[in-house]
Amino acid sequence: MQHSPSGTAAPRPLIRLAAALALALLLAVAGSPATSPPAQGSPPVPSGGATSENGRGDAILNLFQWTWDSVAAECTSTIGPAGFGYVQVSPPQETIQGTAWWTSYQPVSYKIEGKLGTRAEFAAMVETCDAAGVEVIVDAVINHTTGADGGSGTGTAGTPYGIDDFPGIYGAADFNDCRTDISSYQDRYQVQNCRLLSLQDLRTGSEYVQNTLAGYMNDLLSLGVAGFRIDAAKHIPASDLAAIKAKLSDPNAYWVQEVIGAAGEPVQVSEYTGTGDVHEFDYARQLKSDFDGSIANLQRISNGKLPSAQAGVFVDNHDTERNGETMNETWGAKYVLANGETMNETWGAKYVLANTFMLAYPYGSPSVYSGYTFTDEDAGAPGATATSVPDANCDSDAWTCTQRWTEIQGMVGFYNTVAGTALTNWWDDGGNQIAFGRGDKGFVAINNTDSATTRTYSSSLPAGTYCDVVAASDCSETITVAADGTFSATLPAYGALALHVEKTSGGTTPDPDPGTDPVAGKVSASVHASTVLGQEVRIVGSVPELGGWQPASGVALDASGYPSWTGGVDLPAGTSFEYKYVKVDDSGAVVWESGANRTATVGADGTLALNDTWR
Ligand code: AAO
Repeated sequence: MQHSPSGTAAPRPLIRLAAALALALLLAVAGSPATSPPAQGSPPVPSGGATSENGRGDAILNLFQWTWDSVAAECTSTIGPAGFGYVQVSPPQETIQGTAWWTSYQPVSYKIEGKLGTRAEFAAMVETCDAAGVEVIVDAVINHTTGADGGSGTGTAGTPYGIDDFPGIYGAADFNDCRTDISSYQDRYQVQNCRLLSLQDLRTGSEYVQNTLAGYMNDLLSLGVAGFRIDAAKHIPASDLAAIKAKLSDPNAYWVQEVIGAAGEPVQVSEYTGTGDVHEFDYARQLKSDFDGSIANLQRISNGKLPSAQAGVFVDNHDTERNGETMNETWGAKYVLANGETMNETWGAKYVLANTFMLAYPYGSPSVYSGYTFTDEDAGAPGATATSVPDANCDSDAWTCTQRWTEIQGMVGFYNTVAGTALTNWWDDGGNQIAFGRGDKGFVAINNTDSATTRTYSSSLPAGTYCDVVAASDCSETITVAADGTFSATLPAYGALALHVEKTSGGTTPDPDPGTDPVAGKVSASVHASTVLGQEVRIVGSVPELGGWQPASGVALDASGYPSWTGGVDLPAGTSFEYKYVKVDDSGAVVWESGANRTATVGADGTLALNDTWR
């Protein structure tokens, strides 16, 4: 595993085919676009999607237990240059004292004074990160205050607290009537009214509590934060969260809710999509099971999960890396413990591959996790005392510093470059080798086996010599793509390669659309559609290759035969799917076709020709 930062500025995402846009401009035809909403199967666009204002995409870096000073320095040196749009930081409000990391999750007051730094340091961090093009997301603990099992004490800013007793903030009436711990997740009342792990459960249905919580969040917004990760959202009724969000000075602040998906429980993730994004734990679980089984299954990873536009996805987070639920950096050690085998470096390599996949595949808003190593699951960050945490130190092995890994930085650049493109050219061997493209902007191949593999891959990339951005940060490893999009490459055991049009040998960017675009896949689409100035037509549908109903990820069609818009995509033989055409303009505004979703089935030979007229 390499730890050398590339220090290369991230490209801005290229959302549309330049040539198609030029043609659309030239061939602008007046007409009144249809405005009817999508039929069933086309999910609503969330109000608070992770669209970074800095225009560089929405990849999130989750820096667990980093001090504000160290986050600020990392924004400037690494996070901004790598191209992350957001950094998520640990809870900033006053907490109980103690060396364990989880003291962060026991609020005493909403003063921004804690183990990770002062209010002034927090404000300076937001400013510094902003200057580096990185927006800050705060982990907001708003379901509860301190643990009743901890009794009383003094917080990190000197505020006294006790049971039902938070001077000047909360008294007994501000907590829910149930004063026992949750004993059954099968009981909605308990989950949302009783105490999670003895933590005193706020009466979030009350106007006063809502105003207090919104006041805290508005204070953070006034310091420039971009949004929130809502801790323990499952334990707050969705309607209460909506009421709190409506009180924010920026009701469109980014908002992702921690709702641990669990089949059979009465409180389900789908209840929370009305206010913003929701963490998709099943994604992390499937990554683990498929990297331990067969990654060919990952072609359909979005099946049965939240709509892409509302799914927050991750390989691991601070809880899962500790409870062993999903894959994590220490999984190797846990695997050893569980199986009695010797430690094997390849489990670490699988973690890198899983992150590579997450940043390459068009589903959800990805969050890369970066914490510290531990043997005691309660242990705070290295050197933590009851009231302070030392700055993170990436020169020490104690901090994982994932954001400095060559592979992660290379893939964040890939992620930004391929934004808005659809899945293309999927290939797998039925087992543990996969490869796929993102339109004509990028291509990735992953080898989850214990031996090197050499093959010729088919991509939709323009001809050129590309840097393999996971192999090296300095373009010392290159791959040459032929005019027909093919290239030959050798992947190391548990290795990957990733190519994209913004990182080529010599720094030249291949022309992604030289002349007429060839039909990219065996499923061809042609639609007769009139557009207005600045619009392009995309095909969007129920399968990942067609963007999973997300217009931003649909397949952009070529206007060279205007008013026929044409394009193509590869889909597995026999796939039945639904689809529609959309018109998307420069600002991202979407006009859907009217009527019911269209349906089609790919032939046994993998071919299908769609010939439609916009309606
Ligand atoms: C500490 C001490 C406690 C003490 C307490 C109060 O450890 O002994 O009683 O203080 O003094 C963190 C730590 C806690 C810590 C707490 C406060 O993890 O150890 O307690 O700070 O300092 C549920 C919630 C979920 C929550 C998770 C831990 O739904 O929101 O429990 N996560 C967040 C944070 C977390 C934090 C808190 C909330 C509290 O990310 O770091 O706690 O602010 C099932 C349920 C889930 C449930 C889990 C765990 O999940 O569905 O809702 O999460 O169980 O109880 C399979 C199953 C799935 C199951 C899952 C478990 O996948 O299918 O159903 O496994 O991983």
